[in-house]
Amino acid sequence: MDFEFSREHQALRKLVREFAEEEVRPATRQADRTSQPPLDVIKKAAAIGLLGVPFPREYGGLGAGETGYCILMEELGRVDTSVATVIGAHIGIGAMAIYLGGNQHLREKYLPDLCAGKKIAAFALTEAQAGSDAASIKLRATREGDSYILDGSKMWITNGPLASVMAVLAVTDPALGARGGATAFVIETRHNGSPAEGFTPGKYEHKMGLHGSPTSALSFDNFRVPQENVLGQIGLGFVVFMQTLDVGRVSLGAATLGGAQSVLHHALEWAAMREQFGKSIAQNQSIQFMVADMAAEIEALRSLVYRTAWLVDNHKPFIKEAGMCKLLGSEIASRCVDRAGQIYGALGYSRDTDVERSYRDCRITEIFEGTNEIQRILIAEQLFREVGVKIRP
Ligand code: COS
Repeated sequence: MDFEFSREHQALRKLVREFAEEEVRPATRQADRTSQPPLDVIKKAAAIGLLGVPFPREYGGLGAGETGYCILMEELGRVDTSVATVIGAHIGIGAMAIYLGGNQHLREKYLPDLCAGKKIAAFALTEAQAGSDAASIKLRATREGDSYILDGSKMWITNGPLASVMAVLAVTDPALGARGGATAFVIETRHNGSPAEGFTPGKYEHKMGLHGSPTSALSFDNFRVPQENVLGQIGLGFVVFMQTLDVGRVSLGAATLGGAQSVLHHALEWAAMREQFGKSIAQNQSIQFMVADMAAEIEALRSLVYRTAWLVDNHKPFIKEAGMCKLLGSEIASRCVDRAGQIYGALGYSRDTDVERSYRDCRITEIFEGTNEIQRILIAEQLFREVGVKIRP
C-alpha cells in the first residue's frame, strides 16, 4: 500500500493550486455577483492543459487518469465550486461520455478540441419529468436515412449556455423505453457561437448558488444528427450515460473535498483571530469540537475519494464507492460549511465572506449528479448484490 502521490500527480497539484489561487480566486466574487461564468479563466485553464487532465495523450489530454482528475477537482473546489462545476461538467461527464462511449473516430474527432478548450462540452440527460427517474426521458430520436432527428427538450443542463458539443440521450425505440431503447449521441449545438439549425438554448436558470456555472434548458426541433455520432450501440445509450455518471460522481466527491477543506481552513483562521469574553474563541471547547469533527470527516473523505480514483485507474469495480464519494462528499461539505458559518457568527451570513458563498454553492451537491437518495439506493443495491440478493426487479 502506497499513500504517496506520484511525482507527476504532485506536480499537477502544484500547477492547479497555483492556477486556482492566481487566476480563479480573483474572479470568484465577480462571477458570483454577476452570474457570468469567468470565461477568460476557463480559457487560461485550457491553455495549461487542465481541460484534458484525465484523457490519454493521444486525444490531447494530460494522461493523468482519474487520480489526476480528482486532484484537479479538489484544488478547484477548494477555491470555487462554480469553476469546478463548469470544468467538471465539461471533462467529467460531457467529454467523458464521448471517451467512454465513442469509437476511435468520434474520440479523435471531438476530444482534442475539448481538451484544448476550443469547444466546451455538456451532458444532456435530465428532462422535466426525468430527474432521479432518468429512464423516463422523452427526447425522441427518429431515424431518417443515415441520420437521426431529435425532437424534444432537456433541462437543468450545466454548461447548456456555453457548450457547442454535447452528449445527449434520446429515445430511439419508444416500445422498449429508455432502458433498452435509448441511444446516446454526440451532437454539435453551436457553430462559431451561433445555435445550430434545430437547436434553441432554453430558459436560463437563476439559482441559489453556483452563479459562475451557467445552467439552462435545451430545445430540439427537427435537429439532425449523423448516424455515425452514436455513442456506443443503438438502444444501449442508457448504460453509457450511467457509466459516465459513475465516473463523474468520484470527481464530485473530490470537488466537495476541496470545498470542505477550504471552509475548515477559513474557520480555523477566524477562530484563532476572533476574541470574545477576553479570549480567542479557539479556546472554547465547543469550537474545538466543531473543527475536530470537520477535520476527521475530511480526512475520511480524502481516503475514500483517492482510493476510489485508484479503483477507476486500475480497472476495478467502483460503482458502490463512486456513490459513496458523491453521498459523503456532499454531506460532509454541507456539514463543514454549516459549522464554519456557526463559527463565523453573523459575519458568515454576510455576502462579503467566502463562507456565505460556499453555503449557497454547496447545497446543490446533495442534489445534482444523482440525488443522495439515489446514491443510497445504488450503494444498497451493490451491497445486496455482493451477498447474492437482487433488491429491485
Ligand atoms: N453501469 C452500467 N450499467 C448500468 C448502471 C451502471 N452504473 N446503472 C444501470 N445500468 C444498466 C442496468 O444494468 C440495466 O441494464 P440491464 O437491463 O441490461 O440489466 C439498465 O442500465 C437499467 O438500469 P436500472 O434497471 O437500474 O434502471 P432504473 O431506471 O431502475 O434506475 C437509476 C436507474 C436510478 C440508477 C438511474 O435512473 C439514475 O442513476 N438516476 C439518477 C440520474 C442522475 O444521476 N441524474 C443526474 C443528472 S445528470 S448530471
